[in-house]
Amino acid sequence: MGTPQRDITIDTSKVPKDLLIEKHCAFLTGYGHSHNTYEYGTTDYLRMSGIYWLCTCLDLLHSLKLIDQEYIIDYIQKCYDKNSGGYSPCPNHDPHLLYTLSAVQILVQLNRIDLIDKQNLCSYIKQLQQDDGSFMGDQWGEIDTRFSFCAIACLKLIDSLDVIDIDRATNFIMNCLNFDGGFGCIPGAESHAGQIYCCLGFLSLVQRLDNLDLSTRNMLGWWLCERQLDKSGGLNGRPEKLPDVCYSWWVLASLKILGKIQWINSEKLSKFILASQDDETGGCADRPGNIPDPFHTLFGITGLSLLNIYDENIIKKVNPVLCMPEYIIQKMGIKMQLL
Ligand code: GRG
Repeated sequence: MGTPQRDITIDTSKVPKDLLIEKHCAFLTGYGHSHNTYEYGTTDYLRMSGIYWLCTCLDLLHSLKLIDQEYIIDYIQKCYDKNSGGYSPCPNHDPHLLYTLSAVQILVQLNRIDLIDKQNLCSYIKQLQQDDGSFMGDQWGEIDTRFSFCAIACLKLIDSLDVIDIDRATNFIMNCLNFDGGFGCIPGAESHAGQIYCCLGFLSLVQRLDNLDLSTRNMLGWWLCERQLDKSGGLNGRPEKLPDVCYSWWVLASLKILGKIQWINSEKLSKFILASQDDETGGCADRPGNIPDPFHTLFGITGLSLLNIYDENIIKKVNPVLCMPEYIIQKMGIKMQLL
């Protein structure tokens, strides 16, 4: 290992060792019910993604029936901006690609794709593509490989990839490849596991993973598996950072796309994820002993799903590219490339 590790010590006598499914379902279904709290008010700007994290996690835990689906569909409709064709995180906010993808993912999961105005959504995404192939997240101009992924994932889910310039979009992604085999958010930006997931996911969805030669695939595989920390077994998102449960998704999904998920010590990682559960409230935190939230709960569960240590009757299989239950992707016949 080329860089020093920062890690945590887990007191194994105090942390959960079993999967607390019922507690997680209660945590997720109870989340966000009090609308007058400080936490609710300050999370407006990401609410659509929050609902996606909840729905996906509950579906993977065989408990989607526990939520009020009509309420969620009505909420999504209130966040639709028919002038642009995109969706906002909550009513009266601006539409953005991040929340447009979350809205589309939820509607697909709830089997209400019929509610999407495909033509309007396609023109929203198309006008965000720039001359260099990149995508702005919204009309205010930020560029990031996350937005390239969101654009392609939305279009793939509505079977409309051909409305954008895929060659130029792919060139932009390849321009974000770094000397260490990783990808950043724009050309020249530091490699980060979250951005690597977005870029590999993009290449997988457009079936262009062959753009990565053998030595790049190996170097990237090494970079990703070096994210596992010796002592805690958890994964970080870049060198010299602390472990965080969410990288159980960003790193493992990337390795799965590369066909190298076995390069991670699954026993150590699963113990780290289980130790990050809150045995009083349910839910997972970023690391053991911290406060749980739906984001880390989803990515803890999806990490365990990719590690394949629980039976499908306990955790359903997750699709490593779209982060949705695999049975839905199969049912829709969506194809992607995995190495
Ligand atoms: C459908 C799953 C899915 C995603 C949609 C939004 C998106 C596409 C991907 C996000 C990828 C990403 C950048 C993830 C990282 C999130 C994160 C924990 C960022 C924290 O960054 P720092 O720098 O944390 O604060 P570190 O861990 O580096 O200290």
